[in-house]
Amino acid sequence: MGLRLTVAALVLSCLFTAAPPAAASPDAAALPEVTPRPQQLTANGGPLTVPSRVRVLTAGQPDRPTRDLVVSVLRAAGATSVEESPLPATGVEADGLTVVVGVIGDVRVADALRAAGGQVPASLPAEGYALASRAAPGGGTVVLAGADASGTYYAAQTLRQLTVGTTVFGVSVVDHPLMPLRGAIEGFYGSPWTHAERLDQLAFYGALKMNTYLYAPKDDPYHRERWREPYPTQLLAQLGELIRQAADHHVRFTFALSPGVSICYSSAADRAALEAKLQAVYDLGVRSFSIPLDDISYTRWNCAGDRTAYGAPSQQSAARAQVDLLNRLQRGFLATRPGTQPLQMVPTEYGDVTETPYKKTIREQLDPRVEVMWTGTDTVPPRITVQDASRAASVWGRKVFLWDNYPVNDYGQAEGRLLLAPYAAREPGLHTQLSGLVLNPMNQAAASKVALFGGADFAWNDTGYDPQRAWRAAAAHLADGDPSTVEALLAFFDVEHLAPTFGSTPWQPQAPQLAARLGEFRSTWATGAKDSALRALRPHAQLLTSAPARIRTGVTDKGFVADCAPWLDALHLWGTAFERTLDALAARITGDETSAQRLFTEASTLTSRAGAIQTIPGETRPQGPVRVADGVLDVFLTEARTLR
Ligand code: LTM
Repeated sequence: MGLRLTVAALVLSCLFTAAPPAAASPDAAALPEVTPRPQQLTANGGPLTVPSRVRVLTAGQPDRPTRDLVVSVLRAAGATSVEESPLPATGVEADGLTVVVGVIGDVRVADALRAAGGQVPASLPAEGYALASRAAPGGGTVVLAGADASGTYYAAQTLRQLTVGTTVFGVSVVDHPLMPLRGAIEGFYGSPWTHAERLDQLAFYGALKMNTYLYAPKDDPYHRERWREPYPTQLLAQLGELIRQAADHHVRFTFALSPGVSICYSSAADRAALEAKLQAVYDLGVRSFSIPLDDISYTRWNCAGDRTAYGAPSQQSAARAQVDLLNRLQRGFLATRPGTQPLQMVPTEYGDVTETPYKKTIREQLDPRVEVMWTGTDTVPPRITVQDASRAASVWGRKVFLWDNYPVNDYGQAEGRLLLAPYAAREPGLHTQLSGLVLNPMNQAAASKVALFGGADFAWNDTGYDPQRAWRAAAAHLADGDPSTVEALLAFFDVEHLAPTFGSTPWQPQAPQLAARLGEFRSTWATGAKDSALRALRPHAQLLTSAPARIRTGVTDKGFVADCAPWLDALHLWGTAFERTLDALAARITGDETSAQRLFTEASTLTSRAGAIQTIPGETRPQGPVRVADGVLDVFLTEARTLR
């Protein structure tokens, strides 16, 4: 997958840079943006130019995805011959460009890192890496030194972002993730992602150093309603392909099975059916499993046997039954299968931190290895603080695994919406209380990348996170760095900025940039400087009209364009209506009220057409008319008719 930054993008990203990378040296501001933001990145001399012939020296056995990635970065930068050979004990050739790839524990790699001006940290956490790139006459050296295989892969992903055209920037990086689990949970209601969308997402996760994909689509019948039934052959084959794709991008494919709607916890037959279902994907390579028990009734049993085994239905007896099932899986199924990760679960009470008999039972009796998911202080919380997470950690007796319901749009308040605001309102420092973070995305897979970009950045380095920087980086990624497409995307994101909660108050406002411009217009108009108010606002109206066409041609991720199609159609109409309204006001200023009325009528016709555009049938839940800057632009266009 390409996160290829052009020189134009580099310049653009520098223009937009709000803050330099953490611990950056003074001249690091001229370096390309790296997402997720590294813990330490300093300049290390001038840039290297990739020559046509490059030597790659490997220590140990870097895995195929890492080697393939290094070679593809070098080839994209102009190398026509990439020769791979083992790293010698001493004496790396001085001429040309040499790339050393291995683990930092290998003394030859550590020596090469030091020699290239890099830092060899005393210890490097799991998935961490150090990278040094330094120019020398006629070439230079690049050293990718991982704490482990994933760390080496992430070093190569950073190299990809430091390579612009035929240039590799000279840097020293020491980096590691602050959260162990980072990624996405396909956990929404409505149309599950397609196979092609999932393949694309997994590659995207690897590029953003996300290591987790949780397969939990509510409306895959074999995941929930018909959880006992084996996957039909063709679907199992597709799961196998996804599992391989995940491994190829250092993503842990976590298979979730959601039996709570009908399971009889005390039934040996049901437990065997559950294990058989997990075994089928274990055989395909899955080593990470989850049992979500969300959105089920826990105050009635599904069979008489559970009353005998666990007592009268109650929240506490439900917790006992769930613990029984989960502990058996952790201590039996998982403990006896090599390579497995700790079990994950979603409790039935997932969206608060209130002490209850249910939580007490889980806290005291659930095997301490089991990861417990939590959605914050609500299903869709307006913010998540370190204190909230610390309370959750106390109430569940372990660090919690955040299931973040953003940018999911499967609930009533999100009807007709794309959620394209930055990932925000999550407090830096959360990594101290969380074992990980996964975002629950939209039915629209590619459009979800805007938020996922931020989520990946936050989970890796929450203390250095800047929502606006991540947002612009997402636009630059989608536009492959083309500045006018980035500008169009940011204008589009702004008119799809509203993020609802389950209540009536959104947690992110609609169209803040447009609202600010309209505010300025109103103030200037009120002073009597009407021409000047119109002149200042018109370019933004023109930008909104033209953004859809720019996005359609300039965005390289065609899935994004397809996901957004109805909203882009509507935006073009809203933008044109906006322009006609400004034309009408201009006519009114000159005293030509007849033209003004005609233009206002034209604007109304356009907004009626925009308002009739619906979400793509079957693609999203709930369906409805698409919304564009609602409450901001529509209000202004109505108000403008009364402006004198
Ligand atoms: O959030 C959880 C744990 N469960 C469900 C999700 O499947 C759903 O996507 C979100 C948003 O509607 N709400 C839930 O309760």
